[in-house]
Amino acid sequence: MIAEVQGDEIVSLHPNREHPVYRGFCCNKGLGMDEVHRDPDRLNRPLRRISPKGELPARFEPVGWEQAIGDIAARLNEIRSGAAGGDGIALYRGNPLSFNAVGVRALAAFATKIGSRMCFGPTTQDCSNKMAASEALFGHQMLHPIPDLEHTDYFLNFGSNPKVSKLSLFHTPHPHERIRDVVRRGGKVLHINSRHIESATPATGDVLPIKPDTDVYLMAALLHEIHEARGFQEELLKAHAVNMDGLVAFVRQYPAERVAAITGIPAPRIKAVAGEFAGARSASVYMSTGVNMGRQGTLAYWLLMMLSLVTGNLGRRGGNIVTPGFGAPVKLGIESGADPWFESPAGRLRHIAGCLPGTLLADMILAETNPVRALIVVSGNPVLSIPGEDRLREAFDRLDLLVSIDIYPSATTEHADYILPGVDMLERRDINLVNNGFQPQPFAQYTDAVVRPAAERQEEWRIIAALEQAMGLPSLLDEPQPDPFREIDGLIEGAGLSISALRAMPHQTHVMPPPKSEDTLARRLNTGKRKIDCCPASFGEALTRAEEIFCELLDEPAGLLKLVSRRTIHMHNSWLSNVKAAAREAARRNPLWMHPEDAADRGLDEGDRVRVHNPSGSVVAEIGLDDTLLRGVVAMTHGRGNDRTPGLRIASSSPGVNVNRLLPSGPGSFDVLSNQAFMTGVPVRVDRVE
Ligand SMILES: Nc1nc2c(c(=O)[nH]1)N[C@H]1C(S)=C(S)[C@@H](COP(=O)(O)OP(=O)(O)OC[C@H]3O[C@@H](n4cnc5c(=O)[nH]c(N)nc54)[C@H](O)[C@@H]3O)O[C@H]1N2
Ligand SMILES: Nc1nc2c(c(=O)[nH]1)N[C@H]1C(S)=C(S)[C@@H](COP(=O)(O)OP(=O)(O)OC[C@H]3O[C@@H](n4cnc5c(=O)[nH]c(N)nc54)[C@H](O)[C@@H]3O)O[C@H]1N2
Ligand SMILES: [Mo]
Repeated sequence: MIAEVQGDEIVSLHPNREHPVYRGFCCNKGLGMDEVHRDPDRLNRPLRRISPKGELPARFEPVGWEQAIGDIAARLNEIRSGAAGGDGIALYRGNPLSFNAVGVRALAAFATKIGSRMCFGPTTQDCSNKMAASEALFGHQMLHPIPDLEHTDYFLNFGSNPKVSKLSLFHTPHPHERIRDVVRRGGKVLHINSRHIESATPATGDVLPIKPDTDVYLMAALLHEIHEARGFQEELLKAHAVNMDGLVAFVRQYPAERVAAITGIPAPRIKAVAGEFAGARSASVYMSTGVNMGRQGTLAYWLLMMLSLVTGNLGRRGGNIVTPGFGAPVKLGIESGADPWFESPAGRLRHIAGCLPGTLLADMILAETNPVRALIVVSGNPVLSIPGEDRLREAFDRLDLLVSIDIYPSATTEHADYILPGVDMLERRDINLVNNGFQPQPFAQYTDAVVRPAAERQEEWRIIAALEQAMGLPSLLDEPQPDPFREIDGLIEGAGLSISALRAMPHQTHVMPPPKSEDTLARRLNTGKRKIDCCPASFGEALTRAEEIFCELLDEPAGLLKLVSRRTIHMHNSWLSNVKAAAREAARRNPLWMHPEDAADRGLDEGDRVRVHNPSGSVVAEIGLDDTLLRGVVAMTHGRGNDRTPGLRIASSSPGVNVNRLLPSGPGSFDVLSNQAFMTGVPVRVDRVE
């Protein structure tokens, strides 16, 4: 984007038509950032709680930075010297921190310095299944071959709505237009979804409707039918893969005829898709949160990658490709050989993408032995974003210390002892490291801050470094000229880049050569024999459980309603709700979307008030009729429920309800392979409220 600035005022913010890669495409959410910058509800100075814990709305008083940092540091040191040591302090790195290259590194380094394993984040409510599967298959949590949309003849998109959400772990300008190009070139696109999504139009592909939380069986059936009809690419597999027999044995259980009933897709249709996919000159696959959030996201991502591999599409032009990054790829996962599992206050766990299960955060705080006593949240809103709002609120009130570094008041900051004002993306310099390795057209871009931080706002890395210093830990601020980008210079050096070189380039952007498809996958494998593991031993129990879940699905009563999430175009998870366009969207309440015939069967109509409930919780919402939904599926938008967030004046005036009250939390609420929470296809009951 281009920001026009006068002094410290942003006069306008608009797409940059000359940008060498994005060429004027810009997400509507980004365009609202000047409003975010000016928003009178923004946090401008450190605040300290003056009302008792547990009292809502909370009251706060302004406090100086030095005093806030000093007091927080003293309390953290006291907790750290207690029985739990560093594990007495938990850290939550919210979604926007991933888009803050130096901030996210600063928090990770802080965790290491204080010796805390209690690290949490939205990844386990988003895509940690992909990280766990990639580690098991490729030996590398951050290796995710992206669909080569530029060249593909066939694109299967599971559980994503690119027109609204613009993809995740795959970054390309104007994804909807890229998908339209596939169709324009004569290729085929199929969106496997429980809703007729905005991304599916005559020009951008059909929907293959699927019952929620059953994709893993469709994928198994596709593999089975391909194996039966044409076999797998044996030569290729011999060269690059191991444990193929295990894969074949698993998918053999799921012929199309058996899977039809539970997926809701007729067997001939499944066979036709299998034939088209395997027969296409090139074919590519993608899946996102709609499948990640099911109960078997790790197995689903495994089978997705297997679909690509056994048809010879993995690492091939038009298939799924690994793109070179502009820096050393982040290595996460099997490395030291040390046992990653450890005993936590909520049972035996391991980190995936650096995170423990978010749905155990409340349990860690409420534990009887060695509980978490302090929590530092940086750009996150766990009260609304993690399943189990009531337990989280209760747990947060139990903490000795909750610190939230945010740019807005939020449902989470209402429980804080200290709220510290961070900066927005126009107030800090940054580099697009988060896209690294997920771009079809790799490029590196550095941007200077456009304006100085307003009021007393401070950069996130600086706040964390100040805490370190006050705690007596080594800190970047100990140096005469602290430069948080120095570490990043080291990372991008391998690509012949540096921050100062990027700064001097037009648009502060360096465009790399497009990926050579055949080039990278084999080289990037980090498994023992440098071969892809087609049936990792660690999946053993999950494979047995898959058949049990299959039988449970077969036994489900007819007429059971299953809940899925639905993103809207202007909100970003729980925030941006104060931006005008999003506020207009929010003013249209937060209904429970239901198919008109499902509503008619229950004697319900548009606007009727209902109680939506299950053993996890209950909310009251209005019915919104929506014939884009598959029968038996109901949907709500997440991130709403600001009824007790008075600081967000616009958002709290039409708060809606928090759908995450209906999702399970605590033990048993996540995939043990990946820590990923179960958040889609959750059974609910709906009763009219008179
Ligand atoms: N406007 C907007 N854009 C966003 C965000 C936002 O909140 N608003 N959030 C950003 C973030 S953090 C992320 S991670 C990405 C997420 O990007 P996406 O993963 O594309 O997210 P959604 O648009 O919610 O799409 C999920 C789709 O899965 C479908 N679905 C639900 N359950 C199932 C199922 O069991 N099987 C199948 N096959 N489909 C199912 C839903 O109908 C929905 O269309 O979006 C990012 N972009
Ligand atoms: N039911 C359901 N729940 C979901 C999802 C779903 O699809 N359905 N999606 C899940 C997904 S994919 C995600 S990623 C998570 C997100 O979960 P979280 O990361 O916990 O929540 P966000 O709503 O993204 O909150 C971001 C917070 O950061 C603040 N913020 C924004 N920019 C900055 C900044 O530059 N600096 C600082 N300091 N703060 C900033 C915002 O004001 C906001 O309070 O939610 C998950 N929850
Ligand atoms: Mo996300």
